[in-house]
Amino acid sequence: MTRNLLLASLVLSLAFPIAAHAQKQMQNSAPDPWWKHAVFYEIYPRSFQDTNGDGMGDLNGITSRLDYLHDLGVDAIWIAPCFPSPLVDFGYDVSDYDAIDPQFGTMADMDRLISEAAKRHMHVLLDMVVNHSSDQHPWFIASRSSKTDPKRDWYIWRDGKVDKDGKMGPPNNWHSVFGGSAWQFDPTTGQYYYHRFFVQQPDLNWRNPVVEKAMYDQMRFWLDRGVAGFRLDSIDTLLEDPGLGDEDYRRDAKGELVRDRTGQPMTTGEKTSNLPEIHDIIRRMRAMIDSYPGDRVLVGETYLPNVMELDKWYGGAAKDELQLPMDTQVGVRNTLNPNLWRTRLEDAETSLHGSMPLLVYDNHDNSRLDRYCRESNGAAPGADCGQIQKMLETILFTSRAAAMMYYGDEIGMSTGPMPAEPTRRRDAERTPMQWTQGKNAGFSTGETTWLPVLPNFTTVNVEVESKDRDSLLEWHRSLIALRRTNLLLREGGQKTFSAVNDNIVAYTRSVGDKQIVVVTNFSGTAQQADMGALAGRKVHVLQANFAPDMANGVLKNSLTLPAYGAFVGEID
Ligand SMILES: [Ca+2]
Ligand SMILES: [Ca+2]
Repeated sequence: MTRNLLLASLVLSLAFPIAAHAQKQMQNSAPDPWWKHAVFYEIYPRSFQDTNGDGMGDLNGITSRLDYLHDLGVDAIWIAPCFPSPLVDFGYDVSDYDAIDPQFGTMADMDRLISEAAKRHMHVLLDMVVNHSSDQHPWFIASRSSKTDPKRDWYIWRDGKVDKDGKMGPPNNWHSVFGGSAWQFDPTTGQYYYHRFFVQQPDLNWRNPVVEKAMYDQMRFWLDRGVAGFRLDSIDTLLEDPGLGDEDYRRDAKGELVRDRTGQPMTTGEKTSNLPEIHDIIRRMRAMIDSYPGDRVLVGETYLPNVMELDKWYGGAAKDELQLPMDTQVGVRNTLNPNLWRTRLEDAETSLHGSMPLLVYDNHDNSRLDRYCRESNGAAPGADCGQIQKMLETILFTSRAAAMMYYGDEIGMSTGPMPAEPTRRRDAERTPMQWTQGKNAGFSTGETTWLPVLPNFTTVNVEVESKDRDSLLEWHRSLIALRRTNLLLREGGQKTFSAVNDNIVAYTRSVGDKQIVVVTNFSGTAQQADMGALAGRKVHVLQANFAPDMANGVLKNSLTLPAYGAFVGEID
């Protein structure tokens, strides 16, 4: 056994320990894989914790905060890309898949992070950017060098199309997500290459089996080092229609063309995203992952239009594709509309062949949770944003679902100012983590930080909120602890509970005749929730952001919830 293999097996045994109670359970039936009930925590590494004073977060910073994350109840961290990158798309343009970018640290730092996480029974997921590489990756440099280079077919090269006036243009009308044509002319060989995202992010050709194998080799490199799995970036865009036909143009509700910031009409993506053949690749990727011990997991960045499409990413009834494609219907593409929350939660429960939903509200590409406090997203004028967040997080952590949170959600970090530069707009949700009331909010000892710390750090920070029992941070800690320790929240089936009030979203979690009832008020005024058959039952209040009106611990016919009230009770 080489030193590396020895190290890898040591890390693995640390990363996937089997607790005594789990062993006992295994004698009867196989225990659930760890990810099924996990709380995932996304870390944007530039913004989490700086340890060398350069104003940018680093891997050692993450390691130094593992105790905090463990105490919060986090099971796994997903680290946004920390691989070498020219940073055209802040790390989502990878120029070397099996190395660490020096700004984040070294490979030894990553190994230490993985093993320190394992000591705390926590898992590390990396972000695999599989659809495209950087144009600085040696693969692309070789590919663009000549039409006969062995790596030419690793990317998508096509001749241009000459129009009736004899003018050369792109092969078709496909549009880049970041604006303009998705085709870039390359003078070296006189052909165009396809890039769904920035010009500097050429799409890999996943119809070439050699590319698929090369990417799996990169993933194996990290699996061998002990990572628990991957969050797969832009996974629904792996394949394009080989016929290269034009796409339809997107139109708004009035039938007008939807244009990008350069004025060019945008296309629908029907030939460049979510093609059915992708699922053959995903099944092979799952088989590769499953060849490793310790329940490695594939999490997907899956922005899909409905639950039927989402179900396909699990592999439907066969469940042989991604274990956890993200559900972006419930919490990302939604407003404070109780009817949509009710039906989408129900969809996730009833239309996924029993697979585990992965609920997620925000991430490094979407505004933070304070967006739900805007009137334009359905909040009442002057609504208490803290109460709204407590109410929504109650649903995240008490639903039958794996939960994905974004760094800073637990303290209520807000969305920052929107930068004028269109390609930097997502900086608004990437501001430095607010740890303390001190310099740079405890994020960095440097003179400047890569993005300014938000001014509200003096009150919104871990230090202050840890001392306040009513804080959002303590709300998270107790909810996540409940979720870990309460059998009904862990194992119970979920069923919508009719409270005979459209403003109320309520459900039960039950095993046999034992049940928990969760009741939330999506409105800015007090609401009555009809307790139906639960009226007269004794209830043990597990968590509530108000003082529930009950008679000696017995539920009345109706429960009054204040604006954005949230109630979790176990029926005795
Ligand atoms: Ca640093
Ligand atoms: Ca692609």
